[in-house]
Amino acid sequence: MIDHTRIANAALREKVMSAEDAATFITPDSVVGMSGFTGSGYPKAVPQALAKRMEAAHAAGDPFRIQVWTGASTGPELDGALARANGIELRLPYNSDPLCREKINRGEMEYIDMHLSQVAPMAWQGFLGTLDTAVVEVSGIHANGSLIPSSSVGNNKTWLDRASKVILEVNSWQNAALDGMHDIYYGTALPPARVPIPLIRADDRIGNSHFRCDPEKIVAIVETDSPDRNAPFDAPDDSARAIAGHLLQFFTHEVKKGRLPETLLPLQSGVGNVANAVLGGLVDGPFGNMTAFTEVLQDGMLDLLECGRLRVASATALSLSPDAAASLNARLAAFRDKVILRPQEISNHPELIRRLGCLAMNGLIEADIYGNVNSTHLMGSRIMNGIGGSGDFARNAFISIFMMPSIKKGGKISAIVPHASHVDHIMQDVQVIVTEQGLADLRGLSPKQRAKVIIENCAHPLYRPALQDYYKRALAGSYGLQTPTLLAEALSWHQRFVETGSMLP
Ligand code: 0RQ
Repeated sequence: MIDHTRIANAALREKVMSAEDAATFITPDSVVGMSGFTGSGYPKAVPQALAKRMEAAHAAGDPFRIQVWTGASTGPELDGALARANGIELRLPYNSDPLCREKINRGEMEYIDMHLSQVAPMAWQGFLGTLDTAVVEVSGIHANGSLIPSSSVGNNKTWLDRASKVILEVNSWQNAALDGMHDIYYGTALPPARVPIPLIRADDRIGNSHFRCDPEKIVAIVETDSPDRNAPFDAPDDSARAIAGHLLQFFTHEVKKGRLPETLLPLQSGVGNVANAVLGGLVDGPFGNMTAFTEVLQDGMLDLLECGRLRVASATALSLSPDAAASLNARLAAFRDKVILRPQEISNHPELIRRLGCLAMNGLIEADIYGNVNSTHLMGSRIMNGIGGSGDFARNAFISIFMMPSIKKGGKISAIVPHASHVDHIMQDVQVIVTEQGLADLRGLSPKQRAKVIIENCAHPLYRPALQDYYKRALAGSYGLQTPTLLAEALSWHQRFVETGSMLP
């Protein structure tokens, strides 16, 4: 039910209208910055009304497409609806909507896949163009006009500052107890005016709880009562549990060696089922009083907070399954001091990740025998989601870990390949690779030493002999022996998959 008291500012109450009316402020070819990060805090009503206008325009033979900028992925009411209406000309910086993915891969939608920490600075630098309209979900408006953020912060501060027109969705479904959970830092600047960000611990608060926005720019406010739509996580399978086991053993070893404290270092965990399962593994592990400095707070992180192993989590968004979202919503006040949501340029800031010494744990699509990692492209050319924050964290982490099952699609794909078909993370940014087969600690190893450890510890037995054979022949026939490569054969596994549906000979 819509809670009309969520808008406590009398002048702004006057701007309440229907989603259909609000959508008329968005015109063809405009650039629209929408809220939303990994399925949370995205506008739900205006994009659907806009999609209807686009469909009507297209039916009348008039083009109606826009550019859509967001924090990260959103939900079917935004990306799905606009893609179905064939209304997105260009999308950035991260997407996981299946329909958008299909259109991008068919060449019907331009996609700029960006480091998430760089979106706001690049918008300020002007490289992305001029932002016409911001459509931002908030959970309420205070009497003084300040905006209470929703279940994600993402790039909202930047959209609200940069757009010439602002449309707000005030969503009563979002818990009123979100008020006070956010930390919106207003101190960023472009060089040479840039100053150090004064955050030295994961739980430091350095900003305001609310967004400010010039009320003159707010052209429409729409009241909604709609849930965030996240997909449920798969229950961890044997492979995910084995990966979690190897990683726990590794952390235990590092603590014993004195290289990590018993509380570990601030955790970052990426998206996906494997990352979520690893966090589940930490619930039963020996570490306590941990912190997280990450971008999304997913189910596994919530379990860690709940059982007390995790003291505090800093992120830019909640990314919970429907059950976990309902459960958190029911007890949000109890988590108020344990969760801090920040703009993504802060949650993912290289300066802070390096300073805090984060332990970065991200999924991957494939790694080559030297440890170059592809997180984004299937067979080198077809986008899956995007680099997201994995690059922000991988390059700057204290330990950069990538993990995945060693085979996909019932064994037709090996996650360890002779040569990565696309590289998001160069080998210098990849320190540990884990599969259900084992863990490769690559720190301090040369490319040839890395190849041996990766093939022996991480490759699946189905593919290990072929990798050993490739590597042996590369040692004999490569142009140079720093990083032995057989140029004519390096991508032959991918070519075979494209031709036959399997990497297996
Ligand atoms: O597809 O569902 O059609 O079978 O990719 O793979 O194994 O379920 O793994 O959910 O952990 O996702 C890299 C995509 C892994 C994710 C990736 C297919 C596979 C399946 C998913 P199906 P899994 P996960 C912070 C950090 C980049 C962004 C990032 C990701 C689907 O982790 O997007 O790290 N990372 N951000 O079958 C063909 C391969 C494949 C493959 C996987 N080699 N070939 N298909 N798949 N490997 C968060 C943010 O930045 C917001």
